[in-house]
Amino acid sequence: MHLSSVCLAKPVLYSYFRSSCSWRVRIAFALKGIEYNLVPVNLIKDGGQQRSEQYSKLNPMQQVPAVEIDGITLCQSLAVIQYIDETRPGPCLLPVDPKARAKVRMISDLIASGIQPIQNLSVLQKVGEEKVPWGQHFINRGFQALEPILKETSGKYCVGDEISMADICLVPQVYNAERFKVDIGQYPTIRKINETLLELEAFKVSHPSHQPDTPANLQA
Ligand SMILES: N[C@@H](CCC(=O)N[C@@H](CS)C(=O)NCC(=O)O)C(=O)O
Repeated sequence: MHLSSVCLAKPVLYSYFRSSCSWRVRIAFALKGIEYNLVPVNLIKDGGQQRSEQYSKLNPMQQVPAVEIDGITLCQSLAVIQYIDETRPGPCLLPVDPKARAKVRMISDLIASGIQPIQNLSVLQKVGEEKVPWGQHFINRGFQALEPILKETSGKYCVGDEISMADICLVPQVYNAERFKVDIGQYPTIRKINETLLELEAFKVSHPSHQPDTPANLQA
């Protein structure tokens, strides 16, 4: 295949409707106006399709998302988002100003490294019966750190008034928090930014309740 046809091909996103990391990439595609083909990977069915031999070749961590784009395969949602940002026109997902850019990365890492992995499916499966209090504990711990940071950095969105990768990380994490029955009212800044972002089309079309693999009873 010639390079030009590789670049023109639609990206393929391996995604699970309820996966917060898949949702991050769906938001980034939507914000940039990029069309893609979605291949559902059911994290529960068949003992977890992410663990199949075939899928493990795409993402050896046996997690979603994985993305085929421009002739390469990428996993790790933040790497995917930054690749999209660096290669596609549309709103900049990382600000140009180094200080604002560092703040975006700080918030993104706080969520993507400091909260989400501790309440990920494979961790919860090891935790067993205590999974709900476990998840609540670590999400609350993370949000207690995030709330004062966002008070300082936010305008309309996480960092000032421009949408960024930090916002892309925030909304799916709040969705997870709600699934764990965390009281978001304790975090007024997080709640307000989340509500503002959920009004935007890119966050609506990528929402877990609107995906091709969303079960009928969870569709909005
Ligand atoms: N750091 C990775 C984390 C990916 C991740 O944790 N994915 C979850 C869903 S949000 C998953 O596939 N879990 C499957 C499992 O734990 O078996 C990323 O940002 O892409």
